[in-house]
Amino acid sequence: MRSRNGVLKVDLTIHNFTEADGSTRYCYIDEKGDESPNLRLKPGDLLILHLKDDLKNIGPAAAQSNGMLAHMRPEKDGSPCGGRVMTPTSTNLHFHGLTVPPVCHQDDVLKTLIDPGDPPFEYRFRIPENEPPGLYWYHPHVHGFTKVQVLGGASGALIVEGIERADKAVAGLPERVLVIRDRDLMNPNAPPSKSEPVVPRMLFDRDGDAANTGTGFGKPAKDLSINFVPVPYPDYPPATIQMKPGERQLWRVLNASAITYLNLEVLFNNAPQPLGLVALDGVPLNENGMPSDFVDWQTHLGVPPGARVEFIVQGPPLGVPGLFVTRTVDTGPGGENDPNRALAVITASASAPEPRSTLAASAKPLPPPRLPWLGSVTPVITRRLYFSEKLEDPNNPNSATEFYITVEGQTPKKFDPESGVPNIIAKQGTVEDWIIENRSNELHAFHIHQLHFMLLDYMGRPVNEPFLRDTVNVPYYDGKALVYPSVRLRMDFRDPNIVGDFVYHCHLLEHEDNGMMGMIRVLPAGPEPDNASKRRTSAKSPPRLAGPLCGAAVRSTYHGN
Ligand SMILES: [Cu+2]
Repeated sequence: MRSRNGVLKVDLTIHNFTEADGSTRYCYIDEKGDESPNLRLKPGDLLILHLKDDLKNIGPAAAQSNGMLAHMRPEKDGSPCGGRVMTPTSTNLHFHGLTVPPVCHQDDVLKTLIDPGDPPFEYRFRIPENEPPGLYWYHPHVHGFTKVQVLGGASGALIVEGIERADKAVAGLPERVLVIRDRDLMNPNAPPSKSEPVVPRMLFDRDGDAANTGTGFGKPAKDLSINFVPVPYPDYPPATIQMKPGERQLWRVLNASAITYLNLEVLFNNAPQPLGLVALDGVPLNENGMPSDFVDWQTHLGVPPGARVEFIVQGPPLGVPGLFVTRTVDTGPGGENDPNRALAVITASASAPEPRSTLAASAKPLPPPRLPWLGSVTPVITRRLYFSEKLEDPNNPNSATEFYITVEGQTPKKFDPESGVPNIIAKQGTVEDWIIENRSNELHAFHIHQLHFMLLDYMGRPVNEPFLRDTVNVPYYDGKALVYPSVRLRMDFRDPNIVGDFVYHCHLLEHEDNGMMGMIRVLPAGPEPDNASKRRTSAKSPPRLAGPLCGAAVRSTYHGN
């Protein structure tokens, strides 16, 4: 759905239903009956989205609701903007990656609750004029019920148009939006395919999902689908993508999974092909002033849940079979099994239909960013946070796991939606460094709403990644090293839109739902001049990329080439 005359009006209804196999699915349906439309807007455009809640109290959400009901924030006006009780049929929307205000009717998930019987709830905001062009997305974000709704399929892509204005290398290319979702296994009791090596152990983690086998094979924790075509265990029958022989396209891939990490490759005759990365998490790589046709060629791309990669792909030659796959990801001894599996076959034929959308061949370059490059701004403070996990009853290995993200010095505590007390207070106009440790034995994916950050250090060592992300892997602790694994992030609080209360959390949604979330309050810029953040430094000489781009994602999720 494309904006017209600067406005995109969308009516969505969220439905759920039980399938024949007993699984519960969630979906957004628009006024024409289409499912989870791609929303396309230009910077400056107005989005008016009406969301109707048609959820029924069925399936795992109904089962888990006992004892989980909590009030949202203390305001008790009883409207969708505050004071309601969360129920399994409550919903709302988060616009992942957009720098829009964290307030009701825009991008608030702390107070906003929409319930069945409400009139359609209006989301209404402008895409900021300076929002980088790229792939963003929308999904529900009711604490405690996020996983069940997203795993059920409730998610969709939002594209801020104009990537060809940021990076000339993609001008004129046909483009394809690929949304990869996960879901409960369709054949949970099936033995692995006979073509796979025998995996010696088949265990379950404390969440009940197939645990990491460390082999790249075995039963996955979840099945995947690509644009709603399921690719289920054990045989992974792939979807089909048709391309003209040798044609170059821009693939815009969203990992909308609730808990599954991806490690994407395109294979021709089993040989990995170059993927020309141009944008990460909605932001073109050359946002920092690198050349206007910058492309970083990789052979595989790690994509945590919630993250996006946009890359140039070349179609296979006639008669050569292509395969789009995700390779195994090492999620740690406490993590889920994310094995090798196919997603789609790529067939080359001269008569292949063109994708529905093509980028403009000649485009006016974007104006340069208004603010100095994030990497050249001095942080006003360095904070330390850590991921950790604990058994509810330490004496009972079968008791539920509690998940925490804690500011160093505070007491580990599950996120409390009723509290309203921020864990961190920051000031608009500033830049901060956050060091995030992982003290658990599984991989986590750190995400913060409203803003992007830059990865500075990985495992205590500087990395040369002069680009932005909104989701990053924090590698797991092996129980032996003298220090916990960590990342150092430069957090950008300069945009005035982000003043208010919002959240940061692990983007493995069962971790988030079970407590791994914290709240930050960004106060308006104070009257006193803040020299550290106003200092204008130049990012004229673009840093050279040393080593593989996405190094962190790759290093932390990928074992064996
Ligand atoms: Cu996590």
